[in-house]
Amino acid sequence: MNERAIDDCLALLRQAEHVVVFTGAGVSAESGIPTFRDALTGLWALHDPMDLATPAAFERDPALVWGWYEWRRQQLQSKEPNPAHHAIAHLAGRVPRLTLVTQNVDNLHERAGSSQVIHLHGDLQSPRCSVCATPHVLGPDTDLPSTAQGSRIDPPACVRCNSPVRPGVVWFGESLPEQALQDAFESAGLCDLLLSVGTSGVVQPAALIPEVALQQGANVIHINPEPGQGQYSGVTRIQGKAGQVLPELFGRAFG
Ligand code: BV8
Ligand code: ZN
Repeated sequence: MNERAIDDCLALLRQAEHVVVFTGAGVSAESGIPTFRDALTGLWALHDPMDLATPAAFERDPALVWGWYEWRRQQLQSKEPNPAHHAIAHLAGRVPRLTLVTQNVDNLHERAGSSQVIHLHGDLQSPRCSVCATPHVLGPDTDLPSTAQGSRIDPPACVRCNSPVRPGVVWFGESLPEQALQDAFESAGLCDLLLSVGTSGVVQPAALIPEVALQQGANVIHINPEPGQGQYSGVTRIQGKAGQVLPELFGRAFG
């Protein structure tokens, strides 16, 4: 990590009144969850998320899409929050106010102790009826062998109207949950510091969140192993892995 950037960030953290932490798939990478960028080469090489994470895909082949999400949900059960998730949960007790906004559908922030997590893209733990939206309580896990990412599993039927149950995530082409989006924009509009951790900033409208903070005069710190593009006033970049950078940064800021 470059020392100059770090010193700037230490001061910003210590004087911050309201910190927004905005996370993407990169914050779960060190827990062994493939990011979307890796997905095209990594564990998901079988499926391009863009192909399966759509209403049309579920319409066309509900068993393939449900099977893919069940595989992801069950994979998650053998994963643990990493030091980045724990550092963020710990930060909440060190700053006057913290709002955590995530694009991720895993529950690793919650399992690390964070509460009131704003999930912009839903989450794997809350499937619902594809017609009447009745929440579906997942039964005992289908015994999916861990390698079976291509398993087709017929989605369960809704207890109320018997329609197929769908994953509780936001698919490409679907609107984000209104309350979550409103809360995220509101906190970005009020904060004085936004930490953007492990996101490529590709997916809209989530990618607007750091922009909203910057526009209203907050400082933004990007934490990512990839070098960012361009220098903008109010933006600091720390190049590194979240699981290494966050514990060190917060440890030096607050002891
Ligand atoms: C909407 C749930 C409209 C599902 C997800 C132009 C063309 C085509 C389409 C669009 C377009 N502009 C906008 C769109 C629409 C589309 C979109 O943004 N497409 C993108 C691909 C261009 N957006 C939508 O469809 C959204 N809805 O726009 O609705 C509308 C309006 C009115 C009425 C009706 C509809 C819905 C988007 C939500 C999609 N669902 N997830 C699932 O999980 O299966 S998004 C999905 O992608 C995940 O949530 C994930 O978070 C996100 C990918 O972004 P990242 O989190 O940033 O992850 P990524 O892999 O990209 O990057 C990881 C980063 O981590 C990298 O930078 C890497 O360097 C870094 N990293 C790696 N290791 C580490 C690390 N960082 C730190 N530490 C490490 N160790
Ligand atoms: Zn129903």
